[in-house]
Amino acid sequence: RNYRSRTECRGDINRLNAPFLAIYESLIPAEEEKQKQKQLMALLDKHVKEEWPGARLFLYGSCANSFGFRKSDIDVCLAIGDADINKSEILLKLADILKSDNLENVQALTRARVPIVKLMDPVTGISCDICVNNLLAVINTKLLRDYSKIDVRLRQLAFIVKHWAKSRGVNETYQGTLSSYAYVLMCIHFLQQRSPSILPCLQDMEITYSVNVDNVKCSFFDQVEKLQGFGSRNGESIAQLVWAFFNYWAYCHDYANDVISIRTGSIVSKRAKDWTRRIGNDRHLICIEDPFEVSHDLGRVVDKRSIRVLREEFERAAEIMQHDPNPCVKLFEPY
Ligand code: 3AT
Ligand code: MG
Repeated sequence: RNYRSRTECRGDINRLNAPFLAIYESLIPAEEEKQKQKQLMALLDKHVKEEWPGARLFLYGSCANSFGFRKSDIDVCLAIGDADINKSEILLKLADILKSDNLENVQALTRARVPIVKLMDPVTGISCDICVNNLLAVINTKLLRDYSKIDVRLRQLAFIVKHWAKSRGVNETYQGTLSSYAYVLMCIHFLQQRSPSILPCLQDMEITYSVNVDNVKCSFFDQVEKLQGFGSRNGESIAQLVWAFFNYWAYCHDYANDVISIRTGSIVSKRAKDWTRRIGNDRHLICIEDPFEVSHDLGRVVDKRSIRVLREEFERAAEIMQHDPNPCVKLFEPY
């Protein structure tokens, strides 16, 4: 589509595998962090059960979807069966309960887009955000985690992409760039599209897991142990994939017409979704369909200014991957 779109990458690309893998390894959380998370969860669970015996706590987001870096904060969802509860009341009550234990900086943020209680546990050193009844996030966390078990290259690619996005300042939804969740969806879609494909489309297979959450039916194939070796017909290395990922978003993606969709395992058209014009604040300048809330475009935070920033960053990354003598340094240079 674009004259700069390339089908062939530099000849020495595989020289970059070792340094990319070293970066990936250096970002993986240590096993002891998982233990500390469990310890904090047990403490929170004790308090919650005393007040609301039927409630449950779930970990979600990067601490549970396998795409989290070391020393990240954790995201927790308090599931209270009753749909008619007043979330603010619950959060204020929860904050009161937790303040009485020796947790630090306990704060209820009831007016946030996703209302939460924030806190820091001085014993484990972990900070945590607790939301109420955000069960779709718990289910999309499971979907991402299940995908990550199929082929290790997904976790490797997503770590490199997230690390790049954080280094370059394009992982800030409040500034109109994309969430980590959106970047992981982009990686899954990209690996579904390789030929031969490296990931299947779990929502297009036999249903082995199904739940209804907030009137959304979430069903997919989750016996991923059975998919071991799925991607082995494709021998692409991590360096080749990083190169191709940035080349795709810099020069190949059709921003005017296409929506990426891991739900279907392919591209759907903006026209089919009626995402062709701006409605309210949804401009649909880069379209990433949520796998369950299909009317939800993860690119909706992107505006006229930030789409330029994003596309320039994709192009910068693609050019570095093609020409730079030392991409593993240059790619992650602070902006
Ligand atoms: P970090 O490692 O903290 O950067 P993360 O995976 O925790 O990344 P986010 O902070 O972007 O990712 O989001 C936390 C979780 O909330 C991830 C996902 O399960 C859910 N989530 C985030 N944004 C959305 C969204 N727009 N729609 C649905 N679920 C979302
Ligand atoms: Mg997070």
